[in-house]
Amino acid sequence: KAAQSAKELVCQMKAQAQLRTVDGLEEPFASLGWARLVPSLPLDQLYRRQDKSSFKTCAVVTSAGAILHSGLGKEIDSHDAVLRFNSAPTEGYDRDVGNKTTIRIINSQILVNPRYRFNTNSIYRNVTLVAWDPPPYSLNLHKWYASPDFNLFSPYVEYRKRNSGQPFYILHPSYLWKLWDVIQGNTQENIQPNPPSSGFIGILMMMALCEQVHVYEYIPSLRQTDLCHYHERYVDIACTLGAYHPLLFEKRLIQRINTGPESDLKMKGRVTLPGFSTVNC
Ligand code: NCC
Repeated sequence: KAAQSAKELVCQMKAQAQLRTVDGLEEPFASLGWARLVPSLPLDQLYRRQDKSSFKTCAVVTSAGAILHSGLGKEIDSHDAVLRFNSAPTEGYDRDVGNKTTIRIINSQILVNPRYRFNTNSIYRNVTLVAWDPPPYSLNLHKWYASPDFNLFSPYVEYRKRNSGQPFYILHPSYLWKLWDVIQGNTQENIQPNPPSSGFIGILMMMALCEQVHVYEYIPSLRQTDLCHYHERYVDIACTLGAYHPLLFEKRLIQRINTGPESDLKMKGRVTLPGFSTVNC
């Protein structure tokens, strides 16, 4: 198969990876009353400005150790929306990562493992939350509900009841596997049959919501380091290159659609991507 141009790749992503969250209309969620439990506005309508995409400019801030000492905080905060991941803090690191958070993507471990103090830690407040859990490739929602990787369903229900004013979504399994299909469909090797990282999920989600997306330290800058997270003293190169997630292949794909200059990549670890609304396919 002939290599695709960057534009063709973006168009494929736009067509295949349409943002989708659990809406409570399918079983088993319908019978459990989830249609009334999930936010009444779908995520892609929550911030919508008339016919335009939700945001003009967006920043996706990965948790990579390489962002330490970057001094990128002000630049990151100048975007209309900022996406962060899991338990990544801003307090004490704002010079390098900024302190504005619009949306936070959390994997199901965050809701389940007490060490993240999901119900009390303020980093999960006053932001839009988007959770996900690795679902079976069969997309059987009954199976997923019966045995999620980490049982996010009951903490989600509890949290929604107590904080009904806070937008909080769960990504639909079909969305996650369509993202996986896009990666596998554009990779020669067979990739591991696990969902993409929160990073890749977040990048494509922001391409659906924003006119322009800047991603920081997903493709490592010259500051590349084996330090896993900027906020932990834990060293593991798998954090950057992947083990469970097909991270290396995700990153190659994102590198292929980068429209920014090489110097941005080197100095800032910054990739520039077009929002889906700006590409005519
Ligand atoms: O580490 P994590 O990822 O929360 O990082 C968020 C996203 O940033 C990108 N990243 C991170 C570190 C690094 N050195 N390079 C990077 O490019 C990745 O795109 C990553 O997705 C996850 O994807 O949800 C993940 O979550 C952690 C962990 O569950 C959470 O941090 C909560 O503690 C996973 N680690 C473990 O389970 C041990 C990680 O595999 C994936």
